[in-house]
Amino acid sequence: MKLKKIGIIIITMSILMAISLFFGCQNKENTQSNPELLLGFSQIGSESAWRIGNTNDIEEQAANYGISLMFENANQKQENQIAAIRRFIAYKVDVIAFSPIVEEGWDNVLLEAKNAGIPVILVDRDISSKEEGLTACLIGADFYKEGVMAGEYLIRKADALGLDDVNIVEITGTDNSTPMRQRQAGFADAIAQDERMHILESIDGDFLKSRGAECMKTLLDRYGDKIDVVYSHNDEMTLGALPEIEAAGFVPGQDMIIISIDGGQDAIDVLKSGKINCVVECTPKLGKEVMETAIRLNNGEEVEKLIHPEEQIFSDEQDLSNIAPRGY
Ligand code: GYE
Repeated sequence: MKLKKIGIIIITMSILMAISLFFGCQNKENTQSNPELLLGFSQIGSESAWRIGNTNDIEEQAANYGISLMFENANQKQENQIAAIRRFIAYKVDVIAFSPIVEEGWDNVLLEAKNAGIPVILVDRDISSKEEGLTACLIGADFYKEGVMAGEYLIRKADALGLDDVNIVEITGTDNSTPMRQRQAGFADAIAQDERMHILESIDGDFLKSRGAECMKTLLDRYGDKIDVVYSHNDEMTLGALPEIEAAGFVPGQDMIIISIDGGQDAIDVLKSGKINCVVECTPKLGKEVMETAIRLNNGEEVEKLIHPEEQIFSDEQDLSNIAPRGY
């Protein structure tokens, strides 16, 4: 009798364990565990909703893939990123990933990583170097295409409004960074053949909200009602510029065409309210690709040299009522 009872208890417990194991695995997006992979990640800082969304995604995906993450925030300083990479090398991480704040100045530290046999993934932004083979690959957006999409939108908008002369001010991202260079070049190339378009001035807003406000104030003082278009390289600077435009007595979205890049929730909400006309998407969700690439590199496999995520454009040309929550 007693033995029978114990038997039933054991069987019941086994069934319960099997069920919980089954559902435990089901809940995880990824069942792969890579406890032996240590990834060092050097982030630029926390300058924008984009950057914070990117950090969250990297952390979530590392946990999802069972990868141990050594995460360092450089607070917008290249020297902090270089020091972080040196610490990763000293710690003998398996793979290094980082988002270079600017393109130049990485050769020495990346040669050190190469000599230590640690593969390096560039995330989000590129580097510029004469040295070959310092990095394994780049996972990040096609910023040139984003600039082109912004310029092409402006041409369509000018057509729709029947504008003859279009005076543009451009608030650019961090000087010498990849998104700054390519968003500027893509936009300039897209409008180059359109004689209505004139860029009055490009001014460095460093991707920061506070700088966006300061730049807009300066531009309004210099050009006032001559300004037809504000092209801003990220949402933060746009959101900083809007109150300045209003304080100067203009209605953003009507008196001035406002074009932004990133597509964070705050900017999309303002787009819906009509004060921004167009937002080109730049997704911060690069974590999945980063983790899968880190695993491949750690296994000594070949990886794709360049991975661009798919991106879209949101503008007053579309029905904006059904945009899914942006998540950053
Ligand atoms: O657009 C901006 C950020 O490198 C794509 O950096 C990124 C840019 C993004 O801080 O908001």
